[in-house]
Amino acid sequence: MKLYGLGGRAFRCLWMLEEAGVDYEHVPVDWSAGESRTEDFLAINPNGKIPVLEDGELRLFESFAINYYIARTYAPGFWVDPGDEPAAVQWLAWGMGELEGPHDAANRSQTKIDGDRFEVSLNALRQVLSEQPFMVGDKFSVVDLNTACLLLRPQYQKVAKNDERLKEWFAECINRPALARAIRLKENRG
Ligand SMILES: N[C@@H](CCC(=O)N[C@@H](CS)C(=O)NCC(=O)O)C(=O)O
Repeated sequence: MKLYGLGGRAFRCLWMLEEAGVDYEHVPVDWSAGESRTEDFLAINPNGKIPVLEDGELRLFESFAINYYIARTYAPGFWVDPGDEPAAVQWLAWGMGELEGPHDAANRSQTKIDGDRFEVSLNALRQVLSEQPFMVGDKFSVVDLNTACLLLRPQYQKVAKNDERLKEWFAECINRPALARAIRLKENRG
């Protein structure tokens, strides 16, 4: 497998690959230096964005789809039981649509992040975590990984700072050795 992309949303895929423990090549395309907009890279991803994953004939863009593929194909322990798949897809869409989307829109328009809005979105996470140890079922899965990755952003940390249960779940996610390995890889290649 080959993962294109340095930092940004490629980081969550780097973390997932490290969890999966599979062999892969990392191509550190630096989007902030315009490397995702070159002619060569546009031939790989017409969106001009990282990450991209290649596995044989398969080529995928969209970080959550990539992580879903890695988990389901190479690390089923990080995917969910068949009966829980609808819930997993719900949370993957929620992460992109309710957390990441508004954050990026605010960033692009240089407006202040709307704290209340994130509080409301995070209430869904608070509720599920009040009922069970992880977001889907009783074990850490790619759903927790993707969400924790979004919450690594400082703006979200502020919102979550007084919530003990959220902090406890977050700590379990970010104390994983695979995350520490991904951080080292990113730093070494940055
Ligand atoms: N929804 C996509 C978004 C990908 C994305 O926006 N990537 C950014 C880096 S975090 C990028 O490559 N931007 C380059 C550009 O817009 O020129 C995903 O999750 O993979």
